[in-house]
Amino acid sequence: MSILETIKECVINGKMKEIQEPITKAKEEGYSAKDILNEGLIAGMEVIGKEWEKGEVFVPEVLIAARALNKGLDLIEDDLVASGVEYKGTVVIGTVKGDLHDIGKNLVALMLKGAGFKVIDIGVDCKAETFIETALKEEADVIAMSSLLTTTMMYMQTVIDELKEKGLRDKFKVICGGAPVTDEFVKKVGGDFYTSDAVKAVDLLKQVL
Ligand code: B1M
Repeated sequence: MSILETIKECVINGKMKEIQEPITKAKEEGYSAKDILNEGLIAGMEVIGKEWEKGEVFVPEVLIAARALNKGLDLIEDDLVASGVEYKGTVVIGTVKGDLHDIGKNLVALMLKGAGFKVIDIGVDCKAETFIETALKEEADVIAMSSLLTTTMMYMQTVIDELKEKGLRDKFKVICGGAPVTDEFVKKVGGDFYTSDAVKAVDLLKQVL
């Protein structure tokens, strides 16, 4: 097995501690941070994403794989920045005001990160100002909102209305998701896209950006 395949396997099997060794070795063997990212870390996460879609793995396995991926990313981040690897796009993601559910949002954030997007996670209970100010500061391409409660999903409209009021609606793509959210709802409140899960969010943003 090549060293990049070992890294990929570490992600698939969620080996957070073990991933350090093959990454160090890959660097010594002359692989670039980009190779390690694309052929090791992202390749591993793609396998997990497909298995998840087929119902072969569940949320805990995905989170454990994502943890290993994040550890790997930390180890190559400096080299990535130095080598000027371009992100596929910048996404500001958060759970809307009044809502503290973050498991689904974290999954979307991790999958996007794993697919090569720059992700700024602003957490839970996020106000419209926080979404908008962060998106402006980070020169984001996308504002991504999650809601798990029927009582908080309407806040997505508040954020979109605020964007319109500030004349910023066309500056960002707005993607919404979460258990009670539907395609119809997102269209009604003026968002751009709805996706039902994290893998579809990645596929969609890959196409859009
Ligand atoms: Co709460 N909760 N909860 N809860 N909770 C639900 C959502 C609920 C359906 C349970 C129920 O009654 N059957 C219900 C909502 C009812 C409704 O509104 N119709 C509910 C309620 C009522 C509440 C409280 C009000 C309970 C109370 O205090 N009386 C309270 C609210 C607190 C608040 O937010 N202000 C509350 C609290 C909590 C906990 C804190 C205990 C905990 C959250 C812990 C945490 O997130 N850190 C919790 C949990 C765990 C749940 C359930 C059991 C699981 C949610 C979850 O994480 N699912 C949930 C019941 C259920 O769903 N079975 C429930 C796994 C996760 C991977 O799925 O988040 O749907 P999900 O994400 C999916 C997709 O939706 C999508 O991708 C993910 C998978 O790929 N997705 C996106 C999500 N965001 C996306 C964004 C995108 C794209 C896709 O683009 C931006």
